[in-house]
Amino acid sequence: MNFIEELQWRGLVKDVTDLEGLKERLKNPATCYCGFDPTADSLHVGHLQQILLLRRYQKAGHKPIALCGGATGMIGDPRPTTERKLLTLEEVQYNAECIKKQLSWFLDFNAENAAVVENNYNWISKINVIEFLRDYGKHFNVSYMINKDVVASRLEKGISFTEFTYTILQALDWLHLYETYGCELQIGGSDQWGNLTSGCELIRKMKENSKVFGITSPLITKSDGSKFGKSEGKNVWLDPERTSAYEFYQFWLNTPDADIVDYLKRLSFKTKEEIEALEQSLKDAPHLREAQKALAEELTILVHGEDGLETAKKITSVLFGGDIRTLNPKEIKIALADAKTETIAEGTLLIDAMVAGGIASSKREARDLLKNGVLVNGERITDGNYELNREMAFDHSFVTIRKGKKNYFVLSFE
Ligand code: 629
Repeated sequence: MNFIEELQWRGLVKDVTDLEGLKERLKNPATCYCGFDPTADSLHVGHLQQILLLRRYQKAGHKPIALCGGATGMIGDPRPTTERKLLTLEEVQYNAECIKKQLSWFLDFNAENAAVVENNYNWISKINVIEFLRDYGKHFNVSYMINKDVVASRLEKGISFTEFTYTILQALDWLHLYETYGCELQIGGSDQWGNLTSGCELIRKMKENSKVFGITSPLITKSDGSKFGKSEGKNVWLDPERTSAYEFYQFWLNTPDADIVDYLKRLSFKTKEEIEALEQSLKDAPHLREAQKALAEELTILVHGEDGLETAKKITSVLFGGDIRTLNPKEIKIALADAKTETIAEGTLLIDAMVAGGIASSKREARDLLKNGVLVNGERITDGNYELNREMAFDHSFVTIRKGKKNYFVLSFE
């Protein structure tokens, strides 16, 4: 299997402007790029496939460029649905700094084929309107532009000239990277096909004897038809402050059996043989969830580091009956983010707190439960008159109660 054949096996190839030509070209080191618009201050798991593709190209000896769209982020790549809300320059610049840092986690800047992170604001902001219309606009045919998928789907509802011109900016980026780094390849999700072909055309017209390639990969889909990348309606971000290592780990661990082999192929760096072994384990012993664990571990290490994985596993084991005292207060907050929470006054008796916190529906039920005891901050307590106060609380602010093996409640002081 050559590199592109491996990508095909992984399900990472949708359309290529010239498949055979690209296979031939990649026999020797090439420079490739992928762009990311700073629409938020963090990337999310929906971006991982392309980020990891850049990493794959680098591991295969090619030079990757991660492009942060400080200029294109001011304009907005048209979506099939509606016009985007414009962000301010300050917002875009702040977001750009944040995502540049994240992109750099995944690439090697010391290798011979060192990675590059660029921001297209540095060149697009220098083009003036006459130059834009005369030197570049002349190469774009409007009837060709309005036939591109996304634009075509927006024509009826309306699309601003702003978003309509977006594809020209992305084409200019490639031209710039072609001139600066000899970048001959652009990669992206299948929604980027129109933009990739715009760039190919522009370079073909402006650069004699040039040949560049565009390649897209299918967007990740879920077997149940819902949108990939969300957990309980919330985006799964790469920023540890937005999505903890634990939540991130759990997101992958919860992958349905029907999807896990597809995700492993697309997102892990395991070999074909390793993935096939995990596929076998999924068939023979699905309850062990070895395939899910393998992907969750690999991606958590990549995004959150070894420490992040360790924390994620520690929290997971606590929620499956382990001792909460092995966690620090910050980890406890993460672990119990979804637990039922109630505020109580200093000195509340355990039995009253149990009723107030919904742990028992009445004092009688509370007394019954206390015969076996409940775990207060991990310690078994059977005395209903046990007093809850800030002194014994985690961070002097909250107490955890565990009923049974896995039911956690949080009581915090007013
Ligand atoms: C300037 C900007 C360029 C090249 C690309 C771009 C960004 C591009 C875009 N990409 C998406 C994004 O920013 O909108 N116009 O969120 C996103 N991408 C990763 C994949 C994608 C795509 O970052 O290509 O398909 C998601 O999987 O939607 O010179």
